[in-house]
Amino acid sequence: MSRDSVTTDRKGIIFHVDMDHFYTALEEREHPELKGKAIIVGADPKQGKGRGVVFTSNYEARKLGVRSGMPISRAWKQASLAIYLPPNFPLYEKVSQQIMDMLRSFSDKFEQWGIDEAFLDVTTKVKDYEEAEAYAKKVKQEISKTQRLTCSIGIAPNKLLAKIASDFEKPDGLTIVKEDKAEEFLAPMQVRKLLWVGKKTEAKLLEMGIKTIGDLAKYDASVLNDRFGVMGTVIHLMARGIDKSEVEERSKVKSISRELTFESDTTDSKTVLQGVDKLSEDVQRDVSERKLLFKNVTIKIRYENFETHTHGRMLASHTDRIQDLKKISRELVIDYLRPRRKIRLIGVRVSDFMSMKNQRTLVESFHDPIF
Ligand code: TTP
Ligand code: MG
Repeated sequence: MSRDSVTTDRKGIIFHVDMDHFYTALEEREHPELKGKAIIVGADPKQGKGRGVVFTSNYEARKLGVRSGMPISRAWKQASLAIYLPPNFPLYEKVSQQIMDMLRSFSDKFEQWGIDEAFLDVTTKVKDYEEAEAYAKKVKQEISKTQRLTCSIGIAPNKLLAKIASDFEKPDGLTIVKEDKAEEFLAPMQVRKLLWVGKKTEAKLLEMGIKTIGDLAKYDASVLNDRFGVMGTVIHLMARGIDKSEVEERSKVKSISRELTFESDTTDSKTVLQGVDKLSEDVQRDVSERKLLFKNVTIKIRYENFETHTHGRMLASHTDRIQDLKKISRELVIDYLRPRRKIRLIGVRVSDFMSMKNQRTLVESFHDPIF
């Protein structure tokens, strides 16, 4: 048997690597005298009157209840004696780049996910989970040696489980979730832990009595699909630990758009709305060929005097449905139709993508009544 057939016969092994309290860890490294103290990086607290938020806090500050995203004024109320530092983005970005380059060299396929986290497909680098554990320790040692920083690593058969696993035992964690333990591992967790379940979706799920991932896994998939479209099916699969998305360098595509300049400027709403429908169809075709889902829709409208407006809307969940795009684009454009203002150009743009490569075939086979 060739080496290739050995490696393709078995399931993949994915790492998710996430740096521990990244910004504050770097501040501790650069200012060793701060080590052991509660440190907060974020907006200027201005003695409790500051606006803006906490970017991150070290574990000492977290013990005082200070968390990322919290208003800095609230952090001050809870921890006025902590050390408050402004962000040093050039440093964070430089170190992030160095770490990402190093992690890339450890992987078959690599995907940076945020400033301090990444997925590594290490399927051909290791034979089994035992070797994967040793390999992850090597990654940790390398980061510690070259950067004097710690990270947490999740090891699992897919990205979703690896990401949740890396968060399980922070800081300096190493958590392995094998396929047969996935549902059990996920069941007690809040639905928010799942990728793509944001605040809005969480609130809707709560209304339906779904609190934990276990509740979601048991829920009727067809009801979820009716309520959330394709995302309903995806999150139901995820709740069961299923995720077929591949580790791949992030798509450079940030948005997809089409524009139309009318042959002659028009006030006719029917002509404009037909144009919007056509643009929506063209955009949607491009999106679905690239196997993407979008979450943001923005329209552009230019009147005959070249006055130009753009207006966008963030949706509750990702979609690629043509009926969604048409409906939202029309609603956004209608606000700009005036009986006496001639329109010269319209445009439709979608952005905030999520990739559906492989996930798409999974969802389709799931819907197919034969299966
Ligand atoms: P995270 O990895 O979410 O947080 P963290 O590294 O600080 O802590 P943890 O040990 O739990 O991983 O985010 C990475 C960096 O991104 C973080 O150091 C600061 C920044 N960030 C913000 O600026 N705002 C935010 O709301 C969050 C969550 C992070
Ligand atoms: Mg982190």
